[in-house]
Amino acid sequence: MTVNTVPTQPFEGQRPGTSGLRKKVTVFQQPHYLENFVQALLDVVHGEGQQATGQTLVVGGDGRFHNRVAVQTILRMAAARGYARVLVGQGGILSTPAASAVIRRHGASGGIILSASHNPGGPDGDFGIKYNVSNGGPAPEKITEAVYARTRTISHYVTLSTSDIPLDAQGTYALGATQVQVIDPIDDYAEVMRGLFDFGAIRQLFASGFRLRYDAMCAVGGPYARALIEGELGAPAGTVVNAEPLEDFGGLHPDPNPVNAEDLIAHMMADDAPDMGAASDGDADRNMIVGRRFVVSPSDSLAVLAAHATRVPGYRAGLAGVARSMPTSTAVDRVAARLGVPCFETPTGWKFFGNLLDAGQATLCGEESYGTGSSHVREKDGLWAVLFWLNLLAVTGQSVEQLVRGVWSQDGRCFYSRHDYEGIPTEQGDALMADVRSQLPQLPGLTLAGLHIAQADDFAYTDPVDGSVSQKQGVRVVLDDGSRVVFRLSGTGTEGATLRVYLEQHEPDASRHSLEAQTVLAPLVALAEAVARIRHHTGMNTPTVCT
Ligand code: VG1
Ligand code: CO
Repeated sequence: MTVNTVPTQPFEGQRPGTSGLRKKVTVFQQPHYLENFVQALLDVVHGEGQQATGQTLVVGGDGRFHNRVAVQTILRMAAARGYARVLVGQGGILSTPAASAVIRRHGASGGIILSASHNPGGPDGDFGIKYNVSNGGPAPEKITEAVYARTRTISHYVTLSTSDIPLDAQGTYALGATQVQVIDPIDDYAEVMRGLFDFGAIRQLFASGFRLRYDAMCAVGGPYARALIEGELGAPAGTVVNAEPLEDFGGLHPDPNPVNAEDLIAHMMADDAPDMGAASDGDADRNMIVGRRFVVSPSDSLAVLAAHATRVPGYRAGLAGVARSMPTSTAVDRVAARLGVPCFETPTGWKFFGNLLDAGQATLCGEESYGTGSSHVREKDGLWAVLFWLNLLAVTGQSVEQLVRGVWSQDGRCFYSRHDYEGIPTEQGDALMADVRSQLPQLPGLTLAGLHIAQADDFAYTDPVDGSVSQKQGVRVVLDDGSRVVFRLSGTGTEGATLRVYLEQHEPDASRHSLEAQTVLAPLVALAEAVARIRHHTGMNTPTVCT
């Protein structure tokens, strides 16, 4: 077994976005592409020329195409770097929240997660790599930016020439001086869940005939949901559908929203619909919750969990605070105000919640993009959200719809929608945002599309714990009554630019709570067009996806 120093040259564009480096599989398949990024990462984390002596690394991914190849590459490089121990999920599998749990429970110094999350997979799909730090959460921007800088100057990487580690059987293997442990990908995660929820109450709920349909979208959530929901909680076999993780997600787009999970929505709208529907994404950190003929918006889901948290064992002591990403609706803010706990507004991306969670300032966090989580790990967590809902349904005896309407009746309803314009040529996307930004000084006080603009800004965030500043996190146009339109470009796509337009309007009047969100938000859509001239910049008349 020899240590090899391999000469290489920098690749363009190895800059992590909202959540890691995501590129087409074919990009990752280029010789040295993954190795360059991993070397840059290890150089930043340990210092150039420094070994990872005594440290533990966690490695796993969502099982998409190229996962196994990438895992072997990383194991060899980790061994060459001198890690004492590498924990890898059996089959190279770890959901994102499970990886976070493993890092935390085993005192690892970090972990490498292989996933492009909600992006499609397969040989023509996307692949991704992300580094999580010792708290189990995504590396902060100062690390990801340093890694990017290092990828631009890299001249060699270090690896071992060895045969592959057998990933399909649990056990301990030696790779150079490094001990590689192939672990059960579910155990640690399941143990965390058992400590948070009233499994007895959920078991009784299922025993009483309650019906759930959990669509794992042929992604990594399947085995976890099966083990816990069908295995431990006694839901009938077949409760979890699309439960086998496939390398191409069966050709589905593993993004749990009403558009991509249309089969689940059809089941939930049928006459014999189950009591609750749920779905999770490629790496199982996102969740969608659906009631019988009632789709729950992610922002409302966060508000419901916050409102009822003390009914669940893990949160009995109450919430230190809540946090949401800026474009997420203000529904949770209203709950927090009622509970008398602070509410933090962060930029998009889970990495911004890490410091608040570590400092004990926030307990629950969420994003409008079907992400919800808490201080139990440092990632959003799809199955956790489903278990939280099940626990609430079990102890309140209410339906999904009743729980949401209960919050609306107390705090009003935040009508909410996100309109995505995908596949815009990058220059057009940049030109649109530059145009919107250039109008910022003039917008306040202006009436456009019949609506009076009170404020407009480009969201900047100063982390309350470490003082780090993140600029240009999305343009907000706010009306007198707090209604708002937010514009930002996606940081997870791999083709051109995706414009996200977020629309929110608060409605206190309960007699209007059953209106269609798109109808209520139509005037804000017109305002968005007036401000951003989306048609002019992109030639697109309608969004690609509305959620
Ligand atoms: C999107 C979502 C964001 C989420 C991110 C990663 O980012 O908007 O809320 O944190 O995906 O989620 P963007 O930059 O494309 O808007 V996942 O489940 O894809 O890791
Ligand atoms: Co995800």
